[in-house]
Amino acid sequence: MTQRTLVLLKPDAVRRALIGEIIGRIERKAGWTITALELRELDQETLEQHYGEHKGKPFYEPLVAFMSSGPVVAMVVEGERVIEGVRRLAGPTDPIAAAPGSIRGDYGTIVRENLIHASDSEESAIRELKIFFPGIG
Ligand code: IDP
Repeated sequence: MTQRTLVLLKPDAVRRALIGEIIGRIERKAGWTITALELRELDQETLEQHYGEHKGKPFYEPLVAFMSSGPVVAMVVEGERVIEGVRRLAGPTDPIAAAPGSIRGDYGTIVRENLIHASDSEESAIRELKIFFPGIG
């Protein structure tokens, strides 16, 4: 089942020079392909669209501030069961709870600064890809 997912390497990953490491892990999964990749700063409107479901929660404002604190790497990754697969590579939201071997488990300690975003379902992937890569059909 070939799918497409949106991956964001968050500002902490860029600042800590971990993007090569994280991209390498994604690239090494057999048959997955990065079909778009861009280093960019995210504006408030984009973040509001992307994280709209969390608006009103206590972590929302600090999350948006963090996500606009520096550039992110936005990527489209295509391949076999890639939506579930990148979520598993990333590990759970809380990096301390994430297993060693996962990206968050290996490199993170802070819930907000957990290095990577990956779409959590086919529906989210379609919605998020439209926000970040509107040109991709
Ligand atoms: P996910 O990124 O693992 O899918 P979501 O629940 O969609 O997790 O939350 C989006 C992002 O918001 C998380 O990746 C994390 O950066 C931040 N976040 C979520 N819950 C908390 C929290 O309780 N405290 C601080 N930040 C949080």
